[in-house]
Amino acid sequence: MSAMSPVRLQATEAADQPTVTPALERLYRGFEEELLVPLWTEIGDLMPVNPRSRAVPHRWEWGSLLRLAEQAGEIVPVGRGGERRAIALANPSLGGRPFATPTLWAAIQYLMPGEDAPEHRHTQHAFRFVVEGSGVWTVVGGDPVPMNRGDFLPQAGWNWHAHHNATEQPMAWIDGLDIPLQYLTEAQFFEPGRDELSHAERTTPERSRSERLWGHPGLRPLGAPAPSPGSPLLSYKWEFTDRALTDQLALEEQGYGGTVEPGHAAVRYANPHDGSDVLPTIRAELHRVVRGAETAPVRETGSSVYQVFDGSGVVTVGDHSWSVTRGDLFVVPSWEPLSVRSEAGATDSDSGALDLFRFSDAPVFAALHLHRTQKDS
Ligand code: 1HN
Repeated sequence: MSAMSPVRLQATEAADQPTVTPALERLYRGFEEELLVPLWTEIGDLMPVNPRSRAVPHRWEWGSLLRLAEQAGEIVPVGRGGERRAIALANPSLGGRPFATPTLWAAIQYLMPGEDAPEHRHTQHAFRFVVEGSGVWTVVGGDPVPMNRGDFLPQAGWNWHAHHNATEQPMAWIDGLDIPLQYLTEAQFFEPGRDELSHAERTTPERSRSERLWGHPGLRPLGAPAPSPGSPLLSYKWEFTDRALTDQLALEEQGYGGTVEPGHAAVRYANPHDGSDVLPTIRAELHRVVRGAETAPVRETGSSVYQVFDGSGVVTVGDHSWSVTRGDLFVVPSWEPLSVRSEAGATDSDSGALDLFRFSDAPVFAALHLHRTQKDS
């Protein structure tokens, strides 16, 4: 019966719609009963001229996130079932789901001194990025990987992983995953792991085995099998990222170019095996904008989440503009123009540049031949 049908068709007097007559109304009730929807009422929504995102631009302040994560640390235990003390960003227009964008999950995770986050694996591709603190290590496939400020740790789907805080201090970091995308695929799997890590896995090495094998610039180990999917390098240390950005800007200063645009250096985290993105569904980059510089507005298909790693400035995404400072996160929905200005903030004591960590779903869009960028200026 049409009263029960989820299909609702409204005959309207718009110029591109058929004339509203009793016969048209009867036709539409017939469509509803048979669960049919004609293209002519839907085409504008189904096939927009330009991308339209269901997500909206939004910013979260790190201070508020951290305060609430600290409270969760006091109140909420971490263990089997919940698995992680992770608190996700919910885009205001995505129905209250823990989705930062239609494809990306972003969360603050918090681990108290001595705590373990239990071992498990899942098909979702993930990474960690550390904006402050140190002393947690993550064990990925039996390889303990230390986590320190500025480090980026990709972890491709179906790898066993657990985290441990070996210090006397709580530690927070951000997790990015492709959970909303995989939710849409209806192809996810999850498996709990061992209840205890081995003694060897509970040591804190300076460098993981993966870094010793894969972490040498431009050098591929010949004896190592080509791992798949995702990067075999489990940590991209801040020291190298920082030096790459510093060198780019110095080269530009000396007239050799190398930056994205004047005053804007950027690097992409790449798989050392073949130079591809670090994860099948997630691209990650670090951008540095020198103080006083402003980036040209750019649109891109697919969505991104940014975290301010250092410095302060003003970010403009479509009609939204926010002041941002260390740790703040913001989302850039598909095809919304983004520009960034680096400015001294009230509480800054840094050297002056605005450092932005960014992750996006670009590899998915590239694989589907849907990836486009456009400079608006
Ligand atoms: C997960 O395994 C982690 O390993 C973080 O740190 C966030 C969100 C949903 C499902 C699994 C982690 C997660 C997650």
